[in-house]
Amino acid sequence: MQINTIPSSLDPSKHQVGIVHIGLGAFHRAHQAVYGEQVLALHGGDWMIASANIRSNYQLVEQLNKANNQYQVIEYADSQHFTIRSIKAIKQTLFSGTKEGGLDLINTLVAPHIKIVTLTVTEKGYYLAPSTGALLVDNPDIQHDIASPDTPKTALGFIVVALKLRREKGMPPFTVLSCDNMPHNGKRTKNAVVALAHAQNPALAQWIESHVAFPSSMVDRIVPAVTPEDLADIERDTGISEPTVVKCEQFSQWVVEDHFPAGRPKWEDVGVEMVDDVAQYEMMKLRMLNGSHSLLAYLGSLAGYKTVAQAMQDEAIGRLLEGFMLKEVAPTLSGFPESMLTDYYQRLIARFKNDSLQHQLIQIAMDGSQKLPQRWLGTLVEQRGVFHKTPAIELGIAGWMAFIYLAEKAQRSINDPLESDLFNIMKQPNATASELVTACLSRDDIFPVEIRSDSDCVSRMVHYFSALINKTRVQELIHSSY
Ligand code: CS2
Repeated sequence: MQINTIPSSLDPSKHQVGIVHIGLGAFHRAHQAVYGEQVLALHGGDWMIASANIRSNYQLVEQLNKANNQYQVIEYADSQHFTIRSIKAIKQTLFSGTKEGGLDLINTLVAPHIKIVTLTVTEKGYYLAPSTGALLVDNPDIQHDIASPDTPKTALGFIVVALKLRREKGMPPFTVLSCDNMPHNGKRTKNAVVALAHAQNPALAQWIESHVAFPSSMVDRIVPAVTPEDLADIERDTGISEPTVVKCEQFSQWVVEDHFPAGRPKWEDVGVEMVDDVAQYEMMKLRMLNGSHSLLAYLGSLAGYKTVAQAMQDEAIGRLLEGFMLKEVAPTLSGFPESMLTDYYQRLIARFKNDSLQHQLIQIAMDGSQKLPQRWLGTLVEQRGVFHKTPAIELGIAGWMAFIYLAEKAQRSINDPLESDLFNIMKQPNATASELVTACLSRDDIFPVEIRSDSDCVSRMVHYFSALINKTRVQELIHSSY
């Protein structure tokens, strides 16, 4: 075993906080905080991070507090080669699910030294209709934040109230940087924040619209949730016994639209790609990497696998991913030369095969309703326009529906904000496969109209769905297409 150790050289008492992060999960700690650590070590400055959870995972905040917010990240090249990195870039951790905690976060956001607010709240944390990006104004949490703007529940609500206070005090706003897997994530975040502000106070909305920067960013690093088994393995291999340890792959990428009127760390000196426009990178990553992940999640679990690396051992699944990435997705990514896409595909396959990660398919399967549009449906619609075939995506959609159908029958949660609506569809008595597929496709908050109006495409999905819920082997269905 080859272990490389990188200790932290930071003295947190020497640097002030400049960034507030919302969404203190494993991903943030293995991604933005690692870049933060490196840039502080190189250039110093007041760019420490205050990181908050707004509702879930109070325990992690407590554990980090106890450890002075220091923790370790284990980056696996493979099971025999890894790097242990100590991180001190997070100066403060907050839990905002209580009244005092909420006030603490607002005060932190309003402090004059805060220049940037970063977000990893997952797709559903933006309260947008996945297909259109429109704010879900009727959602009870959003309704709460409209009625009680000073004691918000959502990340959007915290941003709006902090911007309101900064405006009232005559302070410049911070820049808001989304680090979630959504297309045009800056624009979407801006739409969400402005729409919420508009429902509270149109003048504030207008001020935000013209004064606050919302650059987009593409983030990439595979960071599986740490399970109790992982903790035991990590302790055995490294001696680290802290529950705050994070594990991830060695690869990491961050492409950021360079628009930070309030200033920013010199991220470009630690490998962050600062560019004028991230749209192409974002689309390539969402459609190729995340699109493949979702195929693996639904079809891999239906084939009986538990982790990404296990599913990657299956030759049929490998063929499906090749067809999906090279035949279905690549032609829609016109901004990149073919050789670059082939190379990207090969590197993704190698990353997915990394068996030291134990990346659970069930973790990727969650929140499917929020993920499908940007991962598959955009590709599907664009490919229809040029009459290419998209069997992998059609099988994937049928797999997602079968996953919901079987979970409903087994009374197992699918962890999706639309779970009860989707379960209601699936439990209609005596419905045929065709009726169930049609009912799912008619959810226009998820599916664009082009899909449900293409009868050939719908009948192929009905065929796949019916076969999957009747336990036809996934491999057999792949065989008929690739
Ligand atoms: C995954 C992502 O859980 C998921 O939906 O597809 O978290 C994926 O691991 C990251 O986007 C990789 O950068």
